[in-house]
Amino acid sequence: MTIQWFPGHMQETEKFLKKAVSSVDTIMEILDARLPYSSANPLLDKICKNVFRLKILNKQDLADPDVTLSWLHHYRDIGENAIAVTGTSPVETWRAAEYALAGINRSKSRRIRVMVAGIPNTGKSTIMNSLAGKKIAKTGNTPAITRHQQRTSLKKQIDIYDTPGILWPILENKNGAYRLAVSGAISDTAIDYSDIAMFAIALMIKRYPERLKQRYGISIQEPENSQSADFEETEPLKILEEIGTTRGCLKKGGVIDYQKASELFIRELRAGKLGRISFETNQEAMEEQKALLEEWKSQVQYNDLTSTK
Ligand SMILES: Nc1nc2c(ncn2[C@@H]2O[C@H](COP(=O)(O)OP(=O)(O)O)[C@@H](O)[C@H]2O)c(=O)[nH]1
Ligand SMILES: [Mg+2]
Repeated sequence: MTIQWFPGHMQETEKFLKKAVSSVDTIMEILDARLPYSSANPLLDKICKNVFRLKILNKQDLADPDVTLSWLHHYRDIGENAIAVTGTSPVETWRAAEYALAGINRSKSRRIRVMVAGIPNTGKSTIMNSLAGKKIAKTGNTPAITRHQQRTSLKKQIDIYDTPGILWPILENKNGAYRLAVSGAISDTAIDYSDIAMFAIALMIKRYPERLKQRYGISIQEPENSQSADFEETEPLKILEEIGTTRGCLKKGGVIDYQKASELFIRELRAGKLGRISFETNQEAMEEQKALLEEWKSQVQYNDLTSTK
């Protein structure tokens, strides 16, 4: 896959964030409800130890409600505070804000400081606007549109701050990087659409095959062994070709225009045209996290071994 990884001055961000976090009372961590694990940045786990933090699974209107519920149960089980919202709904975002405020001591006479933190495109600006009841922050499907930290005064003696600088997503987990790309959290100039479309189609075949049938009128071959590597390789490509054909994404001579078909499919998926879809379950995420930790551990051991030679 050709996603470019921007190192993003992690240490710089950590310094920045530490300072910002130390001056706020509570943190609203914005995640994408379709990929709560992959849209999280572990720096917040590290930095927010002494401050109340609420995980907000935003864009729940686009996510599979059953999967979102299972994520909320998961967070409850591991003792994390979490709520799901649609960022454009003031009723829902205020419910989340009240939850975040309930976690702190409000006897203070000074104004309460709330920080909205999260990787680009999770909906921080949308949520701030929704809480403020007016447009104070630019929103958009272009990641990283907010460049300077913004402070806004809300009712009830509350000031709300967005993330200073940019909290980059973590791309070490390959599946996570793909999901981020499908969701639009990675700048479209850095991604290869046909790669991303193939990943997304494979996900649809596995979890929501009937949606593909409904939207594009295509049939999915169920071979004797649909888990086979061969099937996983060839079936998404076949479906992409069918989408291209039915939607007229063709080049001269009737040849499929893969780029165009991929863009169309991703655009429709992002817009919710294929229904409410979650890109990862908590079981999957936990397995991937475990695998990643093992990999890091073995890298550290390898480095230790080689450096003592
Ligand atoms: N469907 C849906 N779209 C949302 C929601 N929240 C944000 N968005 C869209 O997601 C994109 C990124 O939102 P933005 O607030 O700019 O994200 P930021 O980069 O975290 O500030 C924009 O196109 C928003 O309109 C939501 O709850 N539901
Ligand atoms: Mg923003």
